[in-house]
Amino acid sequence: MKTVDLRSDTVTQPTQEMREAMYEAPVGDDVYGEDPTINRLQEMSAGMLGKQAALFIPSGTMGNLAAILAHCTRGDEVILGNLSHTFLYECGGISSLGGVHSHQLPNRPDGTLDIQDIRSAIRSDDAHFPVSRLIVLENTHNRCGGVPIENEYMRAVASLAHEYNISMHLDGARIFNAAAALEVDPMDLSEQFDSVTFCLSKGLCAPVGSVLCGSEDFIYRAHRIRKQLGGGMRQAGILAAAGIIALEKMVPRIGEDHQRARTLAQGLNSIPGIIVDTEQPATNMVYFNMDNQNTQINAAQLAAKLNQLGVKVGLVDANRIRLVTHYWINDEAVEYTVEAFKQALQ
Ligand code: TLP
Repeated sequence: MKTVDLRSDTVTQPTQEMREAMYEAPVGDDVYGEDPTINRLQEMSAGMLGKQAALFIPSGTMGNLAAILAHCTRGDEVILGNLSHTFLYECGGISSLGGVHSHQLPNRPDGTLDIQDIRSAIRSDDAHFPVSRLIVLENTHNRCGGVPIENEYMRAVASLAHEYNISMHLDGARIFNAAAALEVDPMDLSEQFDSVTFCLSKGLCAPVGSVLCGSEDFIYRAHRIRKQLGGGMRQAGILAAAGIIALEKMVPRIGEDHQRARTLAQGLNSIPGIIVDTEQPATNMVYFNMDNQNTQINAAQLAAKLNQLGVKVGLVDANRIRLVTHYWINDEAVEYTVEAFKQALQ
């Protein structure tokens, strides 16, 4: 039976070209800074995001954690969205491992935080309060539908942050999706941030890895924290080689995934039993809720039925499902998925 895996873009397998590059990659001990392939990936990444330096990190979660720990000391406070990946899905690492307090603000449907809410969240200098040290934003915003956020908004937040001498970190796991959707240079979207994490192992298809970018000083601090977290790697150029292909070959094609997400959303929209968030998703994510008026089954039951038909989907909660398009989802897989939904919901 055919399998169409739409649970996430994290399920992407490396391409043949990546596998060959991995086989050929010159490597060295990266803890000594001697892996030429990692050094090249780091230079490319810093260049693409307009930062002085970059650090190859095993995962997006570790990238955000290392960044937050490099910005904050124990007892400091981070302002972030209540639907942000860092708050929801990173095991509370910033507080359990870093002693960093989180101040969650409601994410609006477009992935942003209200500027007035941010202003009110910033602590005054009072011995009762933690110190507001950092604002963390996410682009694209995963739980808000994979929406891209424009630089104009980031500029408004940055101007507030500068007023209070607060730093800015971007969880840019899918920053290249955001840039493609907004038709801007990724550098524009990273400009307002002191640090940015992006992922190589999502829509860019590399098997492992994220990159943290920032100033030389910042990356110097993050480098030690990565080691402290157990993320110092040795001959990991074998992984970075796939990352280089990801940046060279996958970034330019990522808009194709967005086109297929739109085709998928349009195909699903006419099927009774589900309510698609939008027929025009901006990037590679299609979210929908169950239409309880028109179907007896819940999201978990639908996911199980689809699974039997070879279509894997991501369960968000009892009523909500996410589908993510990526390199390995072609037009035929999109058509197959729409037919499987019709069958599962009839
Ligand atoms: N997101 C995964 C799951 O953890 C939910 C997914 O399937 O979307 N930032 C953002 C915005 C992310 O979406 C993710 C992964 C991460 C960070 C963490 O990356 P990894 O999985 O490499 O630790």
